[in-house]
Amino acid sequence: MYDVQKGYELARELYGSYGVDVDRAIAVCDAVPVSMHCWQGDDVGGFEQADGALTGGIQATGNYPGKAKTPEQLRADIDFANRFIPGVKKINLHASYLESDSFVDRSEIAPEHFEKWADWAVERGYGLDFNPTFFSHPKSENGTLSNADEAIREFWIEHDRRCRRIGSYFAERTGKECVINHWTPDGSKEVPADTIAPRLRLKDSYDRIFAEPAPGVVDALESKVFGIGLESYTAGSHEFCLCYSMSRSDVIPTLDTGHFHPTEMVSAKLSALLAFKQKLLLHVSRPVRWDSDHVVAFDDETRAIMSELVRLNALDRVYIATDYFDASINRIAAWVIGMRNTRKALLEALLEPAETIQTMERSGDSTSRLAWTQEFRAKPFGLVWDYYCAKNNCGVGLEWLDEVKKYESEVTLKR
Ligand code: RNT
Ligand code: ZN
Repeated sequence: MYDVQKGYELARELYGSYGVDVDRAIAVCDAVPVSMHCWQGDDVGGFEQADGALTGGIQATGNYPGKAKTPEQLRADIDFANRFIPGVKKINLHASYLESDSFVDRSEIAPEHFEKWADWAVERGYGLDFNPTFFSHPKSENGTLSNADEAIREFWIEHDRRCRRIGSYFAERTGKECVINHWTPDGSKEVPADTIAPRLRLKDSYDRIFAEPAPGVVDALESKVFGIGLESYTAGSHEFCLCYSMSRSDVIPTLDTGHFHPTEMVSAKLSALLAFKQKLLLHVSRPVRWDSDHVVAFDDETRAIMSELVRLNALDRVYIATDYFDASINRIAAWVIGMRNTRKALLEALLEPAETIQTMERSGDSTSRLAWTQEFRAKPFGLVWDYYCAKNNCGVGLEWLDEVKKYESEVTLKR
C-alpha cells in the first residue's frame, strides 16, 4: 500500500489551488444518505414461504453460488458488505422480505413481520426505506393496481395500504423518514385496444392508497418504459407517474436510470423535474441495452447524475437509492462495487469547483467554463477517495476484495 496520507496532502494542495476545499467535500460526501437495496443479496427472491419465480418483467440472470437463503443470512451479508461501504446508509427493503413462521399473503402483512429488520436497523443506526411487492405473486399475472378484476385490484390496494403502515412503523422505530417506492409492473405484450382504462384504474388505486395518512412516509412513484413480456404498454409510464406526482404535493417521482429509452439520460432530466418538484427519488442502476440492472459502474451517467446534483445544489432534495441485481458474480462484491461507485461519483462531483465555473458562465465567459470543466476530468481525485475510505476504515483500493473472498469460502459457499 502506498502512503495514503501523503497522497491526500498532495491532492488537497492541488485542489486547494483551484479553490476547492477537499475536507469539506469529504464531509459533505460522507453525510449524504445512500439507500442500499436488500435485493442484491438473493436475486430479488424474498422470504415468503412460497417458492415462486421472479415475475413482473424483471430478471436476475446468473447462478453464482452462495446466495442468502434466510433473513439472518441476508442481514449478515449486508453487515459484512457494509464494512467496505463508507458513508451514511439506509437499507431499502421489499415487502417480500417479511419474516413469519407461517405463510402471510401480501394483503395481510403488518409491522410485526418486519420487527426483526427494524431491531437490526435501530441497533446499527440505519434508516429503512420500503417497497410494496407487486410482482412474483399469482395475483399479479394480469396486472395489480390497474387490474380490471375488482377483487384483485382491492387485494393490491390493501397490500400497498399495509406497506405504508409498515413505512410509518419503520419511521417511528428508526427516527428517520421512510421513503416508499411504489412500482407496479402492470402492462402488456401487445398494445391494448383501450389504453386509458388501466391507467384510470391505476390512478384511482393510488388515490385510495394515499388517502390514508402515513406519518413519516415519503411516497414516490416509479415509472418504466417496458418490462420483459410487457414490451408494448406500461400502465405506469413516465407521463403517467409524472402527471400523478404533479397532481399531488405529497407524492414525488422516482427516476430509475434503466427505465427510459436507451438514449435518454436521467442526468438530463433532473433540473427540469426539480423546477417543479421539491424532492425526487433516484434508483441508480446500470442498464445495458435494456433495464438489465447491472451493478452500478463509475460510468459517465453515474458521474453526470452526481455532478448535476452538486451543481444544482440539490443533495438534500434528491433521495439516492441503488437498484440492481446481478446473480452472476459474488453478490456481496456486487453490493460493495455498486455502492462504492455511487459514492465515489458523488465525491468526484464534490471536488469540482462548481461555483467558480458557474460564476464564469454568469459573466459570459464560456471559454473559461469549458477549460475549467475539462481540466477537472484528469485531477487525482482517486487519492482523495482512497483517503476517505481509509478514514472510514472501509478498505483502501481493493483491500476489501480478499476479505470478501475469504467470507465467500468460509461462509457463503457453505450454504
Ligand atoms: C423494476 C424497478 C423496481 C425494482 C425493485 C425490485 O424495474 O426498477 O424498482 O427493481 O422494486
Ligand atoms: Zn427501480
